[in-house]
Parts: sequence; C-alpha cells; structure tokens
Amino acid sequence: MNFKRKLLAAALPFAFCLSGTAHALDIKFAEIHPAGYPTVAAEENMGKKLAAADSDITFKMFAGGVLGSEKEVVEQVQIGAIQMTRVSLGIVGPVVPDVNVFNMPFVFRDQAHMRKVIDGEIGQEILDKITNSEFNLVALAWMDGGTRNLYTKEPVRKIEDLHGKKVRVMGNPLFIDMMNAMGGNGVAMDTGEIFSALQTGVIDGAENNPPTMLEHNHYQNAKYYTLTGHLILPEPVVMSKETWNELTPKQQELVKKFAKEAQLEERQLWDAKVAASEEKLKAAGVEFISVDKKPFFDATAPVREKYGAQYADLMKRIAAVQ
Ligand code: GTR
Repeated sequence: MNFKRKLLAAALPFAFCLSGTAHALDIKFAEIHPAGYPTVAAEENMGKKLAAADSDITFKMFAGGVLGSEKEVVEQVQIGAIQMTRVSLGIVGPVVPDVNVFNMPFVFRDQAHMRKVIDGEIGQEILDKITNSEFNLVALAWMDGGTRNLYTKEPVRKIEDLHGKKVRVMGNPLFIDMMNAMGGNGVAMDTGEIFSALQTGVIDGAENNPPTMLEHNHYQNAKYYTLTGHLILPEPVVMSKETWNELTPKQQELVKKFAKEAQLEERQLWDAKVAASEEKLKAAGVEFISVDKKPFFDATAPVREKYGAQYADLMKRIAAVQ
C-alpha cells in the first residue's frame, strides 16, 4: 500500500463518522402502483410532512414498480436497502401467518366494516403481529386496498361459469385454495405479469379492485367484471426495522403519527378513485355483472374453516365490530 492509500484508509472511518449526521434518514418508498394512485398520493403527503417536520429526513417515492415486485421490495426492505413500502397483506400472509385472518374470503361484511376493524384495536394487533414477527419490518398503518372482484375474458354470471378457468391470484396458498374452492384454477403470479398473461391467454382472468384493474390495464384483455366482493384487503405501510432502529424516539413518533394520518387520508382518495375508475372501465366497454354472492360465500366456507380455525376467537371479535 503506498503512502497516499494508507492515509486514506486511516482517515476513512473518521470521514464516515463526520459525514453521517446523527439520525439522518433518507427514505426511499417503493410502490407498485403508478403516480397519482390513492396509496401513492397519501404516502407522498406523509413523506412531505415528515421532511417538513424534521430537516434530517428526506423522502423519495419510487412509484410504478420501478424498484421491483412487491415480494422483491419486501426482501429489500427487510435488509434495509429500501426504507419503506406499502404491500398487500396477501403476500405478507405466507411469512407472517397471523395476518391471514384478514386475508380470508368474506371475513369482512363490507368495506365500512373493514375500515372499522383496521381503525380499532384489532387493526393495531395485526400491525403489531407483523412488527413482532421475524419479518424485520415495523408495520405503521393501513391503506384501504378496496374490494376485490373477478375479471375474466368470458363472462362469469354464476359460480358455475368459473369452473376450470385459470385465474391469477396473489402468491399465497390461501388464495389458491380460495379460487379452487370457487371452482376456478388459482394461478399465482406477480402483479406485473398479469397484463401479458391475460393478453397471451396464459390466464383466463384475475381478481382485483377497480383502480388496479384500470391502472394496470388489465381491463384491456378482460372485459367482464363480476362483483363477487370475495376479498376486502387492507394493506400495511411498513418501515425496515434496520431503519427504524436508527431513528430517535422523536423521529419514530413522527413516522407513526404521519403514517396514521395517511391511513385516514387515503380512504377519501380511494373512494373518489373507485368511482372514477368504475366510470372509466364502463366507458372502455367493461361489463359490470352483479351476482348472487351466497354461492361464492358458501363455496369458500372450507377455506375459512381450514385457515380460520386458529383464529376462531379473533374472527368472532371481527364479526362483532359494528
Ligand atoms: C392491488 C394491491 C397491490 C397488489 C395487487 C395484486 O389491489 O394494491 O398491492 O397486491 O393488488 O393483486 O398483485
């Protein structure tokens, strides 16, 4: 090693100490949804508030899936390479099975019921389960991920029409079981693969809320939207535990406070977006099909029994929330 290099090597640790402002936090937030989507907008506002409240904090949104699929992003957040994300509870289930209580078909009566539950003590308990798991995440708040219905290339007007259809679900065995119980053929794949899978006919359909169906262009190759309402999924906003542990208690409080504010803000944006999406989908030729939900509810009873047995008490508490 020449003298100059030796000097540099000796100085390096000090340089790091000096340059690292205590508790400086550069938040990279990953979203698979595009700019303007309700979750993205609410999260950006959260970021703005954080940066305004603490000059050591910067916030940058990476929307549109540029940092990878939800599964890839979660792995990055776990190791602290990405600081925050919002993720569907669907893909958290296989890693933190306790959250699957919210992932069960028809566990919520409707969206208002789901909102009451996530705003109350059960919502906090499930966030805490994520935080206290080995997942290396701190779960801060819930976004409303809406009500999921079926969309297919051929119309599903009654449950029998779903028979044998290959329908994409999120990567969680519970959802495969759910789709199979309804008579379809559940196929797991990442969000980003759905568009071409529909286009090429690898799948016959998928299931999601109107904003996702619209913004991810799935409606272009699936023109029938059957209002089963089988899943109503909240979506946690999470921070890497690596990041969290570097924050001062005051910074942690700020993050918690603004994340909770985003929870309430997002649902106003969500309701407006659902209404606008429904209009656009109809204008683009999507047929909205009302169905009797009971056969779908009955068909999925074994799934609730299989996965729900361990949460029997919790399910009673959820049902009791008015
Ligand atoms: C959306 C959800 C995403 C993603 C997607 C999917 O409704 O907001 O986080 O999970 O569904 O089905 O992959």
